[in-house]
Amino acid sequence: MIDDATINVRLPVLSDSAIQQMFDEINTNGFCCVPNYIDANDLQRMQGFVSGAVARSEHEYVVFRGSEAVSGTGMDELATSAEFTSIFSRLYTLAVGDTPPQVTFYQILRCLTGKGAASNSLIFHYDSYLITALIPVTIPGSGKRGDFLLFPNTRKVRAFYATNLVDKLLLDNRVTQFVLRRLAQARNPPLVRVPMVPGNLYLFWGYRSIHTNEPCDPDSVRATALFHFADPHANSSLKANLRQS
Ligand SMILES: O=C(O)CCC(=O)C(=O)O
Ligand SMILES: [Fe+2]
Repeated sequence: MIDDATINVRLPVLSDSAIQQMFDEINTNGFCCVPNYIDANDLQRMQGFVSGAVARSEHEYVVFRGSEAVSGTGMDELATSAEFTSIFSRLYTLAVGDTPPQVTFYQILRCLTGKGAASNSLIFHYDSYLITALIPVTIPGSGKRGDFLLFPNTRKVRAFYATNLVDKLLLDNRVTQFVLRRLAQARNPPLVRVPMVPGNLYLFWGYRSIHTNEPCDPDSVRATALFHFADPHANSSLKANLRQS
């Protein structure tokens, strides 16, 4: 029986050699890109959801967390599709040399617009998950585009959660953020700038790379779907204890 709620997004199948090439690119350039990963019809439906959401939020910044929050848009289907999840399990095996855990995501859809466009941009960070996939859904056609900025592979996977916390403290403070913003504005900045193209799939080591996005203009919309996989500190007791307290 066909369930009305499922749209069945059309996704390309990526061969093992394509995945190997993507893995090499992430290691050398900091990211890889699969152009036109999302089919035009599916992308249009996702864009429709974004414009509705932005209208409902009265043109202010809005975020959707989890696949239930975007159910029926096709973005929820990505999270469970074999074509999509197998990209992550194969990249994981290449990166870690181990059997991957079952692929489940910390999934979010960020819609930058309004006053929140600036306040939620240029915040340089490491993700908590090893692999990050980014799919631009809606990108402004004029004005500030909200490029993605990346200092590729600036750290290794930390053996201890405590070391990871120290990395985050060194990054998440006014002095470091100020220096990185200045660096990003330099004439030849020592970072990778990625202009976002809707429907493309971008992958990078989110845990290992300092990254952020530039703002878009307040009267435009920049929406990105993010899929985070593999928490290197999932079994840390320090992390579990900190979460409880
Ligand atoms: O929206 C973007 O371009 C990046 C967002 C990001 O890095 C994150 O949500 O972890
Ligand atoms: Fe991130």
